[in-house]
Formats: sequence, structure tokens, C-alpha cells
Amino acid sequence: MRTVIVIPTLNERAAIEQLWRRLEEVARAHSLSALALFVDDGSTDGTREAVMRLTSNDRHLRPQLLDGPRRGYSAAVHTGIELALGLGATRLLTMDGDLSHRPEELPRLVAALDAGAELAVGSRLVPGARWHAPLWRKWLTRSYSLAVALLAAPPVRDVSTGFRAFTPQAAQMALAADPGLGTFGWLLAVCLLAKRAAIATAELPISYAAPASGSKLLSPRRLPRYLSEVAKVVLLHREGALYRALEPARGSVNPR
Ligand SMILES: Nc1nc2c(ncn2[C@@H]2O[C@H](COP(=O)(O)OP(=O)(O)O)[C@@H](O)[C@H]2O)c(=O)[nH]1
Ligand SMILES: [Mg+2]
Repeated sequence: MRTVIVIPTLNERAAIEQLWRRLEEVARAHSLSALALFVDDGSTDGTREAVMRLTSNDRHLRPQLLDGPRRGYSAAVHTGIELALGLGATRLLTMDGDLSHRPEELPRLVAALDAGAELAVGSRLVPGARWHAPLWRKWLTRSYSLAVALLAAPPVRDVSTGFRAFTPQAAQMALAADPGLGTFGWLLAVCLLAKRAAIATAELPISYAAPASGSKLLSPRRLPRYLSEVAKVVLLHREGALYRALEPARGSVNPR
């Protein structure tokens, strides 16, 4: 089993060492042989240097830094998935680098894949989830989830979580989502494409804690942009155009 954990980072210097220690412990405790792929595209706080200093004392976990020009969250994760597939990953995981996604919960996502899911989504919006965040953020995420459920009927409630596990087939499917759709547009598009491609999807409750340093992604200033990106994805879904990207891959994604 070759597991690749894709971790997009933008100025996460303060979290890197703790994240690494906890990932190492999890990998050791669960005999998870994994590559942690940090995808950084313009941190200015020493994140990349911190990743390059990471060393592993055991054979379970290895760090790798993928460094490139600033292209944003969706492009970073898309590139990470592409590279992981190229490396022959048999399981792909994506998670934030800010400790809001707990490394200790990775094995539950992996177990969902082992139990037959092709895409497992760590969710703040299903019973059993624990979620510490400012009220405005919870309200925003819940309203967004509700609106999207009414407009596009995605296969999961939490369409904006980046804590996900993929089989190689599901990851290949995810590459059909254009990173140019923007952060939340892309995260939503992956969910909608999974449903269309009949990818078996599981939604698991997680314990999520927004870091005190705040979100790199969400800010009132960016909301109009996010709204228009998501509206575009909903429109593409309704027109069916979102799924054209799936056509060339369909043979390999969902042979029927
Ligand atoms: N490479 C890269 N990573 C990013 C970018 N924007 C955010 N991230 C990372 O993506 C993850 C999600 O961002 P985060 O601030 O946690 O968003 P939130 O969980 O929605 O509050 C974090 O690990 C960030 O460091 C970006 O432009 N490029
Ligand atoms: Mg986060």
C-alpha cells in the first residue's frame, strides 16, 4: 500500500512541526506507510524551509516538498493529486496543514476506503461531528451546504471540506474538476463529479477546530468571488457542462 497525503500549505510555519510529529505517531501506530506531500506555492513565513528540515526517524512516513508559483488552493491540491497518482499512490488523502484537520482522524478515512468507499469525506455537518469555529463561520458553512443541497443535490453535506480520502480511480475522477473553478467551486465540483461518475462516497463525522490564526481562505473580502465561483459550478451542473470533462476518463473511472 502506498499512501500519499497531499497537504497544501500557505504560511503554515507555526503548525508544521506539530503536524509532522502527530502524522508520524499516527503512521507508526497504524503501520501506515505514507508520503506526506506538502504543496506550497508562495509561503513567506518560512513554511517551505520548515518542511525541508523535517526528518523521519522511521520508515513509515516521508516528507516531500512540492514548490511552485502561486496558483491557489485548488491548483495546489490538483497538482498534488496528479503527482501522487504519477508516483503510483494506491490511496490518496488530502488535508489542511493548519491542524484544523486532525492527523489522528486519518485512519478513519482510510478505514472507509478499506470498507469499500472510493471517496471518503471528513465532515463537520453530520451527526457526531464536533466543530469549534466562530458562529459566523458555522452559519455560513451551514447555509452554503443547504443552498447547494437544494440547487445541486451533492452526495455529501459538507461540500467545502478539504479532508478527503480517494482511491486512485476516485482521484483520477477528481482531476476532471478544473482547478480554475476556484477554491470552493473546485471542492464542490469534485463532489458533484463523484456522484455523476457513480463513485461510492462516504461522509464521516470529524472533529474540526478552526485555528486561532484564522482562515487563509475565508474572508469577507473574498466572499463575492467565492459566491460567483460556486454559482458558476451550479450553472455548469445544471447545464450538464460540468460533466463533459468526465467523458474521456469515463472508461477508466466507471467502466459500465
Ligand atoms: N499551496 C497553497 N495552499 C493554500 C493556499 N490557500 C490556502 N492554502 C492551504 O490550504 C489549507 C486550507 O486553508 P485554510 O486556511 O485552513 O482554510 P479553511 O480550513 O477553510 O479555514 C491550509 O493548509 C492552507 O495553508 C494557496 O493559495 N496555496
Ligand atoms: Mg483549515
